[in-house]
Amino acid sequence: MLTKILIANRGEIAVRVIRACQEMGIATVAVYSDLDRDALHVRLADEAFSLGGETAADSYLQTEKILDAIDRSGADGVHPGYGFFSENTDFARAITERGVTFIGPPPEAIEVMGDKVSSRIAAQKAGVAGVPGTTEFLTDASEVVAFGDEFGWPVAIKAAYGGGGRGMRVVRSAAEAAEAFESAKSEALKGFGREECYVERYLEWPRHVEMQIIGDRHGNCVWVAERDCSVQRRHQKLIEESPAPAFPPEVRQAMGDAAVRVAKACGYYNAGTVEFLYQDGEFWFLEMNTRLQVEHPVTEMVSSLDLVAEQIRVASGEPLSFGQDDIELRGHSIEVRVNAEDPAGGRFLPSPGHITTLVPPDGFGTRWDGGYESGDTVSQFYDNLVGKLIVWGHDRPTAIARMIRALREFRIEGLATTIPADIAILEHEDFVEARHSTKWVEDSLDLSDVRAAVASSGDGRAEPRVKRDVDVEVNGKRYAVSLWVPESAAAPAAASGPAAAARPRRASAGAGGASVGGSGAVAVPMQGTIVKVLVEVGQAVDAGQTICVLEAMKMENNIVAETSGTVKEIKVAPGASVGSGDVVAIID
Ligand code: MV4
Repeated sequence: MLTKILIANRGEIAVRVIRACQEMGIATVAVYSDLDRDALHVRLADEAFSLGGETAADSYLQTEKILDAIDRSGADGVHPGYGFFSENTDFARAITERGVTFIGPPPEAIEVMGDKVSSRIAAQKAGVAGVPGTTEFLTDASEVVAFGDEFGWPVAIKAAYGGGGRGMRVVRSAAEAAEAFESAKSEALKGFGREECYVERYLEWPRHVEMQIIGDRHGNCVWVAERDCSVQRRHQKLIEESPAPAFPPEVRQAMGDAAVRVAKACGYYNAGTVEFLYQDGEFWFLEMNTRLQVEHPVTEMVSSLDLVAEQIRVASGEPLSFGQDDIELRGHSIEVRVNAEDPAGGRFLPSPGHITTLVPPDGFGTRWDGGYESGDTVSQFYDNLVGKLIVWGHDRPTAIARMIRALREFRIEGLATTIPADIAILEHEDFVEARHSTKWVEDSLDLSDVRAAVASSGDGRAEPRVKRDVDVEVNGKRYAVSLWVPESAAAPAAASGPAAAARPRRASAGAGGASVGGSGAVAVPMQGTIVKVLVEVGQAVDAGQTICVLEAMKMENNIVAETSGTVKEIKVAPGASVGSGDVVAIID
């Protein structure tokens, strides 16, 4: 068994792998960029090595620096996570040559599955069909027309060496063929440096259903379960689930068998995923992903397998400890990707930044695979996935209800996340009834009413509260009531000695926004009378310093500066009456 694993990745997937290693008694080594010096994956690992740099290209993609960290740490295995080096055969070979185990498939399998043409041929050889189409490259638009006339319209022209939908053109009639062929070729050339295209039947409303497989180095390979990843936007998955809804057991069995045949045909071992398009009870091979995927937890929840632990065992040379018939699937699991993106109006604008508060939901069947905690920063330089919320329920309606409950419970403050869009999707009857497809989010779903739920709450900790007894009159009847109010709202100005100075600065914000959101305008939070002005124009002040004293509700309140700077203007004098929100001073 491997004894020390270097994780050549960051964020939630590095955390995920570290946790599995810890449970298996394997030492962990993190690597980090300058921006990730204090990141969660670094905090959790036993050892960590600096890569320097800020962008991914300057840090996590620096082969020599990672090889150096492997040498210095004495790691005997490397887990690449997803992205970065996970499907890089030069990297896999370089570490293997050093006698270090690459926790992933053989490089030859990565190569075969690396382009659409050779993967389609490999699947075909294994007896697994892709969408009906040509296997030859197109030379003339007339071939597109001949194909459409024979197999029916619409057809799809696809870039042979493309991916992610780039270079794909939908052709609805013979008249559109010539222009579509030219534009597909030019996009393919620009995007991938190769212009070869082929044609296939275009499916109008398919679902993306993928099958998890895992194999060992002794020729054993099993399928675990399928995932439905149809809820996507611009090829970014938003929500994944297992089992696929409205998916007959005989189709699951046939898809599982097909996935294992494809894997065996390319000599595969370790965890992998075979992607299919599924429509009207039929499925067709799309491509194979030769890595652990973001959405692997839903498979873990329904199968009870720890896929990362299994990856490490088979990479260590152990045979799979279970056969196909030992896999038992139970219940329903859904994953939501929580990204630092503002989904307002369906736009999904990147929203990196400082996370002031992160309190994930908890409770029965609720799992959070996160890469950050309160106080961490999501950098613009990396993937903005904050983490993944995964739920399990005994059936799909239970899982949907549990996910909606958990998302509502989630407290993330300081940046915008995709959570409001996820709730809108989970509540939509097309999703509930499984009438969606890969085109649903972009073509049918209306997210124009979605608002970002971004709250900022200072440092996120609740301010201490104090008891105040007051007399109130309700409809002329007198009551003595007790209020538990934030310390700052209750604080009399008289307490301006050492105790007041020791109070954290957020006391000003707690007073209902004593100054306007970190700007230089100092405003009062409530109606009252200015009794004292403590600064002069031109004076330098620090954030938190008292500017004036407001008497309100028989108490004196310190009105403090939110930012440091120079007093530019004072708008009030002692004795002045002010209303809630009035600006009393400007700090520059
Ligand atoms: C298709 C298709 C419909 N018919 N091929 C887009 C990316 C590439 N990996 C495959 N893609 C598609 N190929 C035929 N013949 C619809 C898609 C497609 C899609 C596929 C999987 C997941 C999301 C998708 C979103 C839009 C279109």
